[in-house]
Formats: sequence, structure tokens, C-alpha cells
Amino acid sequence: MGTVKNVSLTDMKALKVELTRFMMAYKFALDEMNTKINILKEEFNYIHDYNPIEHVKSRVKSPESILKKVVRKNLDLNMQSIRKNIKDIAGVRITCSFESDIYKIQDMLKNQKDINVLECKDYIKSPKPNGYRSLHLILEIPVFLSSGEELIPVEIQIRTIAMDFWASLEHKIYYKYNKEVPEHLLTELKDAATAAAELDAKMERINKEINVFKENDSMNEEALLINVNEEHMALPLRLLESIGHAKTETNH
Ligand code: 0O2
Repeated sequence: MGTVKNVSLTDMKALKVELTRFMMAYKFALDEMNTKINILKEEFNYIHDYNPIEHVKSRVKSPESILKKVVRKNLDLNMQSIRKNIKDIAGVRITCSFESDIYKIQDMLKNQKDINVLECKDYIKSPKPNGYRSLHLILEIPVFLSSGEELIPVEIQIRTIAMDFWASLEHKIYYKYNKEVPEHLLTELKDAATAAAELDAKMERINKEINVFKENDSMNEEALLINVNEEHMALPLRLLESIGHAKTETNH
């Protein structure tokens, strides 16, 4: 087993407790954020019978990755400095089908009164030079611990399936070539990013057209179905008529 120079066993134990406490606050912040995202996902599904969120993946950055970032950014190696300077210890990646969904999700999160927006980087409106597209938000949420309330930052990356596909491939290539990617692959990646952006735009246009068609066709049988707990339930016409009637009465 490895030993740490100049640190007694008691100090080691105390440090471990402190570090665990530090990391747990980020884990709880992720739990809170995941609950918020799940509520939005389900509620959106009930009301609009459509789900803007395809996948959600979350992670707490490993102590090793935190340390690498501290070194890369030349930060002081203490909890206070890490808390202040590294805002992506808790991270959530949300994947959606359409670009417009990204901004819908952003608004739904930003409008929650216990969420504070610390930062917003829109790499969709302004992609990175290598072609990377995604919306990045740093949101701060309160976590209630036995010792009191702590405000914890959570990084949210929101992207389409096409943007996510591109980013995972680029990430793989970047690490495979140990960050020295051959020029021709960089060009190909840039072309692929343009193709992915065009695909996103095309899918958005098709979806808009389908939605107009759906709206015009809204009085078909589907309009009398509600979706509760992933189950379609029929709404009896008589019930709708009497609720509608009662509402008109109270409004007068
Ligand atoms: P991991 O393992 O994904 O968490 P900072 O976050 O302060 O280091 P920066 O560049 O200002 O620096 O942050 P930014 O632009 O918000 O990007 C942070 C994260 O976005 C990265 O996390 C990646 O997940 C993702 N990202 C940003 N640019 C690219 C890119 O060009 N390609 C890919 N595939 N992903 C990107 P980390 O810290 O790299 O690691």
C-alpha cells in the first residue's frame, strides 16, 4: 500500500473525512438537479405529449481529474480554491432531439427561483474553432446539509444527438492521438461538424412542419387521450363537456 510522506495517519483520516464531505455536497447537488430535470421531463410529456429530453447523464468529477485541472490551471491546491475555481465538479449532460429543445430546457431551468445562473456559454451560436457545438450553463443550487445550506455549482451541457455524436468522436480521436491530431483528421472533423449542424437544421424544419400538421389535426381521437405515467388514458367527452361548462359558469 502507498504511503503519504509527512502526513500522520490521524491527519490522513481527517483529510479523508473533509474530502468526502466536500465531494458529497456535489453529489447531493447532482441528485437535486437530476430530480429537477426528471420533473421537467415528465411534466413536459404530460402536457405536450412530447419529450424534449432524450438522455441525461451525470457525473461527479473524480479527485484525480480535479487534481489534473488544478495543475493545468495553475491553481492553489486547497478546498477553497478548488470550490471557487472549478465549477464542473458536478456535471450533467442533457441530450435532446432538436436544437430548439435546448433553449426550451435552458429557459425551464433558468426560470426556477432556487437556481442561480453563474455562467452561460453558447457554443451553438458561436461554435469552437474545431467545430464543437453545445450549450454550457453553470447553475448554482442550494443543498441543505446538517451543517446548513451550501450553494453548489453544477455544469449543465445541453446538446442535440448530432452534437453529442460529434463530441464523443472528437473526444475519442483527441485522446487516441494524445492531443496531437493529424491535420487531415482535424479538417474531416470540422467537415463532420458542419454536416451535423446541417442535419440539426434539417430535422428542425421537418419537425416544425409535422407540428403544424399535428395542430391542424388536433380534433382527432388523440386529442381525447391524456398521457399519465407513460400510459394513455381516454378522456370521456361527457367529462370534458361538464368541466368546460362548469368553468364557463364560474368565469361569469
Ligand atoms: P470532462 O471530462 O468532459 O469534464 P474549463 O471547464 O474551465 O476547463 P473551458 O474550456 O472554458 O474550461 O470550459 P468549457 O468550454 O465550458 O468546456 C468544458 C467541457 O466542455 C469539457 O470538459 C468537455 O466536456 C466539453 N468540451 C469543451 N470543448 C470541447 C471540445 O472541443 N470537444 C469535446 N469533445 N468536448 C468539449 P473537460 O474539462 O474537458 O472534461
